[in-house]
Amino acid sequence: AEDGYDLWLRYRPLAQADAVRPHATQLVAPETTPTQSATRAELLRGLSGLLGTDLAVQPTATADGAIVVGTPASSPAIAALRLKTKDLGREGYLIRSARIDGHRATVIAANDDIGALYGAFHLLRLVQTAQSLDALDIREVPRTQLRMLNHWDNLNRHVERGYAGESIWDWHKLPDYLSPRYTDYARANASIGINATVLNNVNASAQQLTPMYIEKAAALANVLRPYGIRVFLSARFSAPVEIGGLKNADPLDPAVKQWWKDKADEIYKAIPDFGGFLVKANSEGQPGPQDYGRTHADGANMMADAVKPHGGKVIWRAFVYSHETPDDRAKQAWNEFVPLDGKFRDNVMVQVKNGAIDFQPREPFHPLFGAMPKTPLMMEFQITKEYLGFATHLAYLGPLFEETLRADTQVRGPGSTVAKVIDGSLHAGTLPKGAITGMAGVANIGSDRNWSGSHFDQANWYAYGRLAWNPYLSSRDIAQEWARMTFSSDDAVVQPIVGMMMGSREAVVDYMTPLGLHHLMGRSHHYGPGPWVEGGPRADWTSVYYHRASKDGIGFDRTTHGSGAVSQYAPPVAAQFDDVKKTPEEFLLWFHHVPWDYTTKSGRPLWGELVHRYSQGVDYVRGMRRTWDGLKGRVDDERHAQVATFLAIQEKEAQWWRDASIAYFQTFAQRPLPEGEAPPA
Ligand code: GCW
Repeated sequence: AEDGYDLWLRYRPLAQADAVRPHATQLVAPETTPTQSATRAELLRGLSGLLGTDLAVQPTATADGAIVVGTPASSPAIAALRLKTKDLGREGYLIRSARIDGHRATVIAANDDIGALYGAFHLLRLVQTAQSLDALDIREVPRTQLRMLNHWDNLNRHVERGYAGESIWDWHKLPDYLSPRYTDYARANASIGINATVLNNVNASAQQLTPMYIEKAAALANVLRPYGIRVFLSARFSAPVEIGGLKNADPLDPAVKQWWKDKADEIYKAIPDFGGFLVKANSEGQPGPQDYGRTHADGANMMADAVKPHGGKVIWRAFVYSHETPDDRAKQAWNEFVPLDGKFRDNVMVQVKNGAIDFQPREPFHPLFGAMPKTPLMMEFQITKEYLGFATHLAYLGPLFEETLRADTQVRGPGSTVAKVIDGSLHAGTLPKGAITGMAGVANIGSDRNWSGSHFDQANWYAYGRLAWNPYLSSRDIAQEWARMTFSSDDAVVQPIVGMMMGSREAVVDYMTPLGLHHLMGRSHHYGPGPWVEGGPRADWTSVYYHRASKDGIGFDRTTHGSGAVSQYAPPVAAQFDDVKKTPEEFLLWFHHVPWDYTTKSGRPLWGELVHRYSQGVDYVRGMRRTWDGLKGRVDDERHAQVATFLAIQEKEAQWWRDASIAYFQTFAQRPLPEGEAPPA
């Protein structure tokens, strides 16, 4: 059934198979390690599916069209080619058209088995996307070291902010029953270069660190290992109290330090290549070092010392906000972390969300990027669409990721992009020796047959992985690739789909939170409009806190005359955001409180522009529906029908967002709707 289970690894018969068959007559690939077996199996599965032929598996190439895979150590044929594989590291690879014993061959060469597996997936992608296999000369090395998924999965299988069913980790049946789905998960991740996974929610249960659950995690680690994926766990800071029987979890208490050392030793006995701990501390009610008057660095370093002898890492989240009502929540992470720059152990990374508030449809880049030159910062993106319409709204996040990565922090002059912070190149001179680099994505994976809750949400997992491997890729190219692999290699199908995808996130921005508005979703569930939300336990858990609409205007003044958040950016960026005329319009109301009659770039007054954007967002969704209807018969009926239904839901809800938001803001603006604009239904 075309239920989406196969993700982008569908391997259905390829229309262009005739052109590829001469390049895939034989397979020369070793099979003495689990990773080598996985590589060989994937190539056989993929190529036989795509080309409808069975490749002969051979010890050496004996005819034209062999695919020869391996490392100098695993493959005599590769060793004989004397390719420069050393500088590929563990994970890089070459794909070359070559001659072996006088026969035309395609070579996938790496320094290590895992590089060869990545190369095999790359070759399959070339076939799936119907690219020529003549004269190949590809060299790939990942730009970041840790390319990680963060599962917000609880032990009872509820997934926090998950919209794709329950957790894929069936803790109850582990460690004995290993669902085949775990292997498919590993294949999908390896195909895009993801090499690390945090199994459990950052709002962590201490139970995760008990012997029973360590054993279960070890069983998963065994399945994922051949695919190059290392397991990490979220650790609850107060675990020494909750499961260790200690009186406190003070990071400077020797008994606490010893407890974490023992715990690390225990975990590494079960999982020798355990990656380390991810920690959410002193944020949203989670325990942390500040409970004992200590700093984030005290807490992170204590845990880092525990895993250090085993080569482990601690990833400490910068998504923090204090219990007291803040003057501007956007400023808090910077205030707490910048003074700690240089104070972390060399096996600590600080994980920073793309923006300073919380995974909104659009945020300016987080001011921490570039502001901690001595600390490896890891990017945290949210793949699951907590604030972008869950699984039914079609929103391709590639452009969101790309926009953040390309944003210019200017901390070392123009061109100091966030991508260069993430890959370590911007601060190569000041980071600790051997500093690690990486990216984390909050997974959108669950037990749904299609994994991600919708077919198009698979693209967000895919795009995340591709950008983690290379943060300089174009989101459009990634969409092309994905659409070809997922739907069709026919341009008449691919181009309309890519067109839909590329504007889809902007449409969500328009119909939910245009012009820099943010956090106007319904309280706590974050689905649907709620700009009117006020009251409750904290000012920053209301919407009115963020939009600040009044009779005189709308927007959050974060300039030097307001909260001063702009000053957390490097001076040229701060100056730009401080000036209403120079602030890019997409961030207008993020940084400024603007009168309703303010003239926007279109010439419309702010009120008219706001209404226009809301309507434009709805129109875009209507356009997507038309485009999709036009693809009926060209995409299998099963997937076509589900996408069509979801788009209908999206249109209805985009309209709901528009109408509700306009009606609400009109009570402040006290102006009529611009001519031609339909009144809220
Ligand atoms: O976006 C908020 C979510 C919480 C989440 C938190 C975080 C895991 O609403 O559900 O908790 O961010 O990132 O820690």
